[in-house]
Amino acid sequence: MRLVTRGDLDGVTSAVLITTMEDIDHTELIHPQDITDKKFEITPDDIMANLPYHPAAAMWFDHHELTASNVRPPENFRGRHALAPSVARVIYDYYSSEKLRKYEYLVSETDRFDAATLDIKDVTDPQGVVLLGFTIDSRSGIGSFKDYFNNVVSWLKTMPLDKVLSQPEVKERVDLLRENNATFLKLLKEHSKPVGNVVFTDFRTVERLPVGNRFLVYTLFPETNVSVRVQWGPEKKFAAVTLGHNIFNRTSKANCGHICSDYGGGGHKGAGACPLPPDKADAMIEEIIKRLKTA
Ligand SMILES: [Mn+2]
Repeated sequence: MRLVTRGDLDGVTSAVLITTMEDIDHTELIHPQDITDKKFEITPDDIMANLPYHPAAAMWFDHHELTASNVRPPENFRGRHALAPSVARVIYDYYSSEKLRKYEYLVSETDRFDAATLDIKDVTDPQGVVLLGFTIDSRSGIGSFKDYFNNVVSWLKTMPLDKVLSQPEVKERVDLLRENNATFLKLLKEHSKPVGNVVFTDFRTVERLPVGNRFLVYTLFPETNVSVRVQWGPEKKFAAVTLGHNIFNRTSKANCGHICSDYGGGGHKGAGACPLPPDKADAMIEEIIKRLKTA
């Protein structure tokens, strides 16, 4: 069978668990939007994890809220849907097998990572599973991401964690991560300012923006409870705006996903994104900030 999941730590841990319990011969990594937009074909040979429901799949596991834009599962689907910190947790509980017991720590760290219940140190100086989690990012390109994903899955099944972290491919990504985060932190300091409870970062004047840790901004502005960031989309066709709650100061009542959906985007309560027309971006950002201040 084929496993279809997302290319993140929750996807990795899900793959570790499912390949232990089911006969999986390969894994496909896709984006949830590919299911919503019906761009990816799902067949009865597929087990899906961490993606919206698809009626053709043999089994389905997810931990996200069901949304209006996706197909709803019938009562008797195979698999499980539950609101949990990670889909890995949903899968672990579903099988509740002795064979998976050795992954208890991996699953609980995946919970922390996926739900962003992290400490400041997990962001400024990540270690262990959290560090590994930050390396599993398709945007930070060294070699084939799919190969890396599959390698991490098989390493986690055959080696202790410290040995996984000492693999040259992992170390190479960790080095790049640290380098990018250092540059990103410097740029964040230069381009961010607090506006009441909101921290606003404008990266539109930055030519080459490294992929940096999205939680770093909250270590710089701990007194704010929500962030707005803008940077150019491809070919400057739109201004890409992202909103997020401060994970270290969870006092904002704003629903980032709802606000973003009013501007053609979407997301969850804690994080959202929307593409804005370049000529209207400034005015729209001002409106968005106003809403975040009064929420
Ligand atoms: Mn997840």
